[in-house]
Amino acid sequence: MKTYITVFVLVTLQVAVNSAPTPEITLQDEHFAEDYLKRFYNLTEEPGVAQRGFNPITKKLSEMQRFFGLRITGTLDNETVALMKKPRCGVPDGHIAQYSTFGGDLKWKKNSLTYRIENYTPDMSRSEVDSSIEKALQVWAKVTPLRFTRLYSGTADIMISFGRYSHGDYYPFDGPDGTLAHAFAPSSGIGGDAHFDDDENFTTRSNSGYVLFMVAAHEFGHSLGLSHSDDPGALMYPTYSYRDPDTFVLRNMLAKQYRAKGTCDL
Ligand SMILES: [Ca+2]
Ligand SMILES: [Ca+2]
Ligand SMILES: [Zn+2]
Ligand SMILES: [Zn+2]
Repeated sequence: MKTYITVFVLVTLQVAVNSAPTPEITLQDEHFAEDYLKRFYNLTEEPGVAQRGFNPITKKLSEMQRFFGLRITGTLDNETVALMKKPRCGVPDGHIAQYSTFGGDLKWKKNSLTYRIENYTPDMSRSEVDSSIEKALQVWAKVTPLRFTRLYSGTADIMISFGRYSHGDYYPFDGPDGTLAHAFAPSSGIGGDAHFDDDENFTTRSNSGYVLFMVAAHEFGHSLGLSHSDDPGALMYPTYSYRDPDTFVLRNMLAKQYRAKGTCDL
């Protein structure tokens, strides 16, 4: 009898451990996830589709989980929610982005490009912003035939600005964290332009706040025609992670990126 009780207690403990602390997926999480999939995975509401018993959210969730190397369940679990909450670039992921305004494999038809810094963030001094932007462009100049010349007036190929919420395109920012910046693939007009969410705290090198140089170097990849990489070590990975700008080794990262893309030809 005594043995029986011990076994029973152990089993009970086991159950208690297994059903312990994973936080519940809330309705708020579900709304957040749906919005995320609309923004970054081209989730659309197709009338009639749901009636045939096919759930487009399941498909998009699987796509997102595959991209980030998560367990592909097609359902919203805590791991997936946590990844969705990481600060990231506003450009959609994957091939689906190629036909939208963002992303794609377009390229400039010239090697000499101009850029202009239209306004500044109050987070940093003007010269810190200037040098972060300059350094981020040089990252690309080093590994491509592209050269960048700064303009102080008129329209440049790459117009750089800081804005909050609605800022003149169809892609409003979202307040602190979430989307940090976005940029448009090469073309005339808004093509090539890079916008930074001024509700973020941008910094030169601190790990509190977002290093402008790193965010800008990523965005300029889009300005030059690169899409997101699913390699967590790549500069073109969609989520932000702090890297010391002084020890940031680009060559390896870009080499990886180019190998993944199968071309060095921007
Ligand atoms: Ca432009
Ligand atoms: Ca934001
Ligand atoms: Zn991006
Ligand atoms: Zn914008």
